Amino acid sequence: MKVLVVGVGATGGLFAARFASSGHAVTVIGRPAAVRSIRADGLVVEDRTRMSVRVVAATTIPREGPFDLALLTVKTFDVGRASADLARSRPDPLPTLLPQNGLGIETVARASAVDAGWKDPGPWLVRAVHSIPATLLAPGRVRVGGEGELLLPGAGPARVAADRFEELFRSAGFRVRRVPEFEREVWRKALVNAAINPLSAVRGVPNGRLLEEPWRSEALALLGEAVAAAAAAGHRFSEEEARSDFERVATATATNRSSMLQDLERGRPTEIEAISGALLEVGREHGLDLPATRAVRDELLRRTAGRARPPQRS
Ligand code: KPL
Repeated sequence: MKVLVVGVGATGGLFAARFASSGHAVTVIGRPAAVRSIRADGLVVEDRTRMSVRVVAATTIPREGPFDLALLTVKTFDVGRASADLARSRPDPLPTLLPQNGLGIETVARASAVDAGWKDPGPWLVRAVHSIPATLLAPGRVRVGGEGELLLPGAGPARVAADRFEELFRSAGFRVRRVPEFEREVWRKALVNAAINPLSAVRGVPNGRLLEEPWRSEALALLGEAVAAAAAAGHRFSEEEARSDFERVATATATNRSSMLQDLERGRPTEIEAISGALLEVGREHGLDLPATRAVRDELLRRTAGRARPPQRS
C-alpha cells in the first residue's frame, strides 16, 4: 500500500518504519531535522536489534502521488493543522487514522478538514487507540518500549476505512483488535493516560514506578477522578476495571517514559489539555470537582509555562 505518515515522532516513526520494512511504500512528513536525518541515515528503530529503513521524507504533504492511506501521528494540539493540510493537499478524502491520546480529537480533525474543503470526512476519519510504547531518541530515531496493541472501531461510519488500517497494521506485525463500542475504548485509554501521563511527567519517573508508593496513591486518586468524569459523560467503568487497566498498561510499559514526560524533558508542548484539561472540562459541565487532576495539570502548566495547548481547529 502507499502510506502517508504525517508526524514522525515516536509513534509515527515506529509505525512508518514497520510499514516500510513490511514492503509498503511509505512517505513521512516531519520537521526539517527529522527529514534531514531520515534522508541521510534512514528511519532508525531500536528494538532488540537496530534497523534502519528507507522511506520518502518531506516537510510538507505532497499534492502529487496518490496515497491509499494516511496517518496523522502528530500531537493532539497539531491535529487540526495536520488535518487541514491533508485536506488542502487533495480534493477527495482518503482513509485517515487518528491514533492520538486524549478526548475530542475526531471533532477537531473533522471540523478542520471540512473548513479546508473535504465535504463529508466522517466515513474516512478513523479514530484509533493504541498502547504501543515508543521513545523518540533523536529526530528520525525511535526506541520501542514494550508490547502493545492497536484498537480500531468495529462498527460505525468509519468501519470500512478501519478495515484497510487493520490490514496495514496486521501486515506489519502489530496486534490489532476491533471494538464495536469504540467511544468507550477512547475513554478507557483516557482514564489510563489521566493517571499515568501527567503524574509520570511531574514526578519524572517511568510508567512502572507509578505502581509503587508514594506514586501509586497519587495515580489512583487521578484515576478515581477520571472514572467519575467518564461516568458523568455517560461511560461507566468500575473502579476495579479502571485499576486493572492502569496496572496492566503500567506493567506492560514499565520502563517506558510516558509521552508527556518525554515532551516535558524535550521542552515541547504537552498533551495535558487533551487529557486532564478535557476531564476538567467535563467536570465543569457536570458540577464535579476534580482536585487531584486540577493540581497535577496546574503543576505541569507551571513547568511548561505556556507550552501546553488544547486540540484546536486549524
Ligand atoms: O499512552 C501512553 C503514553 O505514554 O502516552 C502510555 C500507554 C502511557 C505509554 O507510555
